[in-house]
Amino acid sequence: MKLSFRWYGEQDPVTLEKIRQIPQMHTIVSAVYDVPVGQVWSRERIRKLRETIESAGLHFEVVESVPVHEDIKRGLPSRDGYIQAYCETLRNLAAEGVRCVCYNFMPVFDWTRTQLDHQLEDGSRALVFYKDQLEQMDPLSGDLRLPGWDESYRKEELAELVKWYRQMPEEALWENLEYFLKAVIPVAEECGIAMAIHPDDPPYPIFGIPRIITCEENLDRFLKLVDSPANGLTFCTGSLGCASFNRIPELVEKYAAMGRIPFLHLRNVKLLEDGGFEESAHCSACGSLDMVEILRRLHRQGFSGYIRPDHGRMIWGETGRPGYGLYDRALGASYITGIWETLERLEGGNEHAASL
Ligand code: DNO
Repeated sequence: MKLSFRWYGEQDPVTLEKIRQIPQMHTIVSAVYDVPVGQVWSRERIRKLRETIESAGLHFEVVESVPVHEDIKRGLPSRDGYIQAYCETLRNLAAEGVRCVCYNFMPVFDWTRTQLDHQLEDGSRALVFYKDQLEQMDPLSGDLRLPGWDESYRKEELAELVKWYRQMPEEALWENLEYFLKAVIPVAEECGIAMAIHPDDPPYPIFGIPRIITCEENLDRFLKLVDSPANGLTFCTGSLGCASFNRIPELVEKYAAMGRIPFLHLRNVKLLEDGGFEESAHCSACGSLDMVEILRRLHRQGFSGYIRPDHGRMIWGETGRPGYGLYDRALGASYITGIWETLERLEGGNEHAASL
């Protein structure tokens, strides 16, 4: 596996120099953030990003995300132009050495939490999803904002979009996803990029809007839409794992064995009885997921893709982008490295597995 870390570009308070000091850190996961959704990322812009990352002694091989324009998800006639632009961006990324592109197909809202700074018992602050708080959130107000969501909509536009998607049957979203994949995956294959869809987070419909990348049956269906190694998953343990119907160790092993996990987000969540959840520190004892078992199964399958520690809590007084501070994610990275090194020793280096 190749250990990676998300970096939000020059605006990120977590600098590349700090990331470089995390033991065994290899790859930066980043994106071009100042091009509006749907427009082509130029070769020059990508090259500049690559050079900045490389001059800090790191590699730039994974993009998270190239966002999919809403017109593609909605299946509007304008989608063809946006798909063409998407393919152009992929070609430019490949030409600059990018090997994996993460994206999602969630209508309007990306990952959703009800509070970003919930204080846990130990004084750290975490992202949480509480059902009672969810009921108080009004997506039609146009005022909801979370980091990671597209901020470019005006209030009225956002409310309109929500209303529109509430009428959309799930099957229509599937058709639009298939249309997108049939155009994009051949280009990804041709230029050597693995596309990696991120699961819906949380993995069930919220606000009355359809969500489809949610569970084993749907992941199977997704992978069959275009049956190619270039059509893969960003297997996010925390997103899929916040629904108790997803058995994470089994799923991770199944899709790794199929060679369909180019990229993995590793984090833990503590499931609550009413279906809500709290994000926890990475280690197994802190949440509901068995991290050693997840990594053991990946190792057994000779996993050689990219892994990044996902959301961390805010600890030691750090402030910054919720979920994306330095300290807790760095602890997560070291935890992953420790487990992987142990697996290599005890279970023997798997001949397929690239070492760290
Ligand atoms: C949240 C992230 C997501 C992810 C997108 C991929 O922290 O994992 O925002 O980047 O869903 O497109």
